[in-house]
Amino acid sequence: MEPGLVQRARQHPDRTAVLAEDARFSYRELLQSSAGVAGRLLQGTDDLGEKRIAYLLPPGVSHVAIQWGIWRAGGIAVPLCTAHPPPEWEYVLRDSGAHLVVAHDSFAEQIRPVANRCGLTLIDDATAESDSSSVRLPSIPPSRRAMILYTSGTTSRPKGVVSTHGNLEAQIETLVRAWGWQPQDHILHVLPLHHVHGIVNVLCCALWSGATCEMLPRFEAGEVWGRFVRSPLTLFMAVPTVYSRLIAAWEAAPPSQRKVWSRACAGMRLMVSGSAALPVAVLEKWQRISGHRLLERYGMTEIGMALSNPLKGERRAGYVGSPLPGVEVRLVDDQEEPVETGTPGEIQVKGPGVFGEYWRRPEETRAAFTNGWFRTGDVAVVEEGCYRILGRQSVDIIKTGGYKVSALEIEEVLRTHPDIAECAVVGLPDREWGECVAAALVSRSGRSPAPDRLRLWAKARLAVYKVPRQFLQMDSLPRNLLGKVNKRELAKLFPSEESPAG
Ligand code: MLC
Ligand code: AMP
Repeated sequence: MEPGLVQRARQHPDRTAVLAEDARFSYRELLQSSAGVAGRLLQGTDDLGEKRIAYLLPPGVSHVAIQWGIWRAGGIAVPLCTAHPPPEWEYVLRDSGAHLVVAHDSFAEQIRPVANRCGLTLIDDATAESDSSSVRLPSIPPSRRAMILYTSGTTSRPKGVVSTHGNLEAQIETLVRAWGWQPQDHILHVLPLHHVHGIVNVLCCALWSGATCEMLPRFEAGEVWGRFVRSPLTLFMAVPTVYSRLIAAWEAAPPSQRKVWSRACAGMRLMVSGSAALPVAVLEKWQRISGHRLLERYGMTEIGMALSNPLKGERRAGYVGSPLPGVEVRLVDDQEEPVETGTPGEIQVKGPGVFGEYWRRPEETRAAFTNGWFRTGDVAVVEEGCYRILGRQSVDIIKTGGYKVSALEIEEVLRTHPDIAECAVVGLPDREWGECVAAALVSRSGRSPAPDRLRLWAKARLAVYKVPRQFLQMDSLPRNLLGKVNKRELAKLFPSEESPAG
């Protein structure tokens, strides 16, 4: 048995699967190249048996061939983020218990010392020519673990979310059905490839459907507008910050340019927003510019997508729609009892797309479920049959630019700075980023580090989106009688510094 994506790729070998800076691959070429990768990874054994294979490659045909090669050899794919500093890579390699690392040439020098410290072999050209015709590949049942994605939560360090092939296929199938994916579709991919939005919603749905996925090395607003004009795109999916950036670029362009850009959107059949709340102002402005009413949907790494506005029918601004096919959703109160319609409650989700476990964290896994329902920690209300997201239960989870970050993780790192005695991290509302990371600091014996130097120091240790944008020096942190920092009150003490966007 082959992974579903591979089985489906055989149905349309000549169609273009991936189009990127490094090359264009038909489905036939993707099948050949990924079989070659699988052969190299197997190295004489007949099944990787769920060994974790970490990979660090820019978006492109090699990236996809390696992802598929890992799956076809029976391994678990562990994508690393190309923009992360070495300590973030090291955490993932150690936590996942990686067996080896595959890295693109352009990252080999940066990651080699990390791989050495972890005692791991580094392969830097796994897609190099190899004869794939004689490779015997193992049978991969749907219950086989396929991927570990790292996600921040209410614990300080990110947890590995394990999805099986069956989970991923369920996540893909529901979206393909709900959003009417067709082989004729052509999507532009601008999102990172270490999260479910970029991996499942964009890349895997395209490849499942026999469609074309055109990949950009990174998001850049002018380049994206250029592709809207030049490429025969039918679909686009992104986080709200990306739409805000596209709006800002459009507004800064001369009228003749704006006209060309707006006209180019007419060829598309669907534009989707998700991963963070879409401000109504952004939805409305985008509709005026592009003629498209964004389809907003709601999801999470642990479950794939759960709620979506309809492909056909009313897309209500400020709402995330209703449950996708095959996904069960309920809202519950503090006693885990379903709430009445119109009453806010925690979103809980059940279905074949829901993950099975946090990697090597049985306690956290147990705590994440109640009677088979996954607790999302998000709060919503149903109004006239549509879900509206109200916020999160935990103040320690921040969503910035579509990335989920943990305040506790950032605090832990900041506390290792020699001049910081105490700190508390909060998310502040921000028009461009949704929320923006901010830190209140109590310095050690009056030595307060300069914000610029502190950011530089933090960037060497944390992903750039976790690095605080604002700092507030304090003599002491505001604490309640139990000694806990009151973060909702603390957030109000920061001066308002909203970025002008959207
Ligand atoms: C970057 N910067 C930030 C930031 N990210 N500032 C505040 N908040 C953030 N989150 C700063 C950098 O420090 C830098 O400033 C400047 O912005 C440019 O950085 P960059 O890295 O070049 O930014 P850019 O590439 O433009 O990134 C913007 C983005 C990116 C929106 C394209 O954030 C992105 O790709 N987000 C998508 C994340 C995603 O896919 N999430 C889905 C998770 S899955 P300086 O001053 O330091 O130079 C999920 C489930 C679901 O959520 O439902 O989908
Ligand atoms: P992640 O853990 O990175 O997968 O992020 C999942 C979280 O993103 C969810 O728990 C929500 O808090 C948030 N999210 C995703 N889509 C939306 C949306 N459309 N509106 C509001 N929040 C969203």
